[in-house]
Amino acid sequence: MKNFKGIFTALLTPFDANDNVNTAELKKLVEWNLEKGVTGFYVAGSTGEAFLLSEEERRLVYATVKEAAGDRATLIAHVGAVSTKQAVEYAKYVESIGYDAVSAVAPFYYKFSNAQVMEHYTAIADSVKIPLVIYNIPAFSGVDLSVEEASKLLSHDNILGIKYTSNDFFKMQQLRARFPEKIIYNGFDEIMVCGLSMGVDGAIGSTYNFMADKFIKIRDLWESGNIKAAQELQAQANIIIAALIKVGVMPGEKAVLNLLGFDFGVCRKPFDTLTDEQIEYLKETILPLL
Ligand code: MN9
Repeated sequence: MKNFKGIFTALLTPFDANDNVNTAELKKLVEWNLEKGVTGFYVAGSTGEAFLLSEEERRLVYATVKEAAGDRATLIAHVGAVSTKQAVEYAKYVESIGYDAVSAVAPFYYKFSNAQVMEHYTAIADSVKIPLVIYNIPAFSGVDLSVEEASKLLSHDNILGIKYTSNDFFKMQQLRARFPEKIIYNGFDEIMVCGLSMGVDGAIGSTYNFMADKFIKIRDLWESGNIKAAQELQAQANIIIAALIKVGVMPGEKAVLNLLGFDFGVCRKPFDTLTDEQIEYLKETILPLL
């Protein structure tokens, strides 16, 4: 089994001038992140604009990343969909092309009960041999599983762990204590050291697209007991993240990659296209810190 502990870049999806997925740029980013030493990639998640892609485009993104990374990284495909059937189809597809795990946000919009959400997750986990990572992001999905409910899912043999994108560290700690063998990923990059202090195994994040090196270092510093230095590096990363939040995280991240020589285009509508002033602001605030 591949290594599931470490820093995973939640890849952005580049679009070309005609608003098509730019596979060449995606491959370039995968390569650059591998050089920086990431453990793996989280593919077509929130950051990858999963819900703004057609089914065909999502499959193209999965295939492109696998083609680029080969066996050099642990690949987790986000297969989340409102429909269980659709999520299972994506899961079967990525299993067939050699992914190491699948992950999914809770089904949203219809305000499904937590029991229905759990059934959805169980169906995905049962449909493939590669393991499932639950993607817990209550702020976006509107679904907040209790410790009991999450524990029930984590007891499933084919559920590997949870990507935990929430500020509720008490809940995180309770899951950590109950499931020492399962994988817990920190979700919000800006509070990674908080996650480390509660015992996460790694982190999946969007800002790693262009600053994975900082977070690899934060984790290494933490694990070698250098807490003060880890906190300082987190503080530096947070100046960057605060600037991204000011303009919109994903449009901002694409703009940063473009400033660094990539051609990632802009996010799909209804996301904002940044103004020249906003891009200049990111250039002045972020580039000197990279
Ligand atoms: O993958 C990301 N979450 C979302 C995790 O995009 C919702 C994070 O990396 C955030 O983008 C980041 C900025 O808030 O922490």
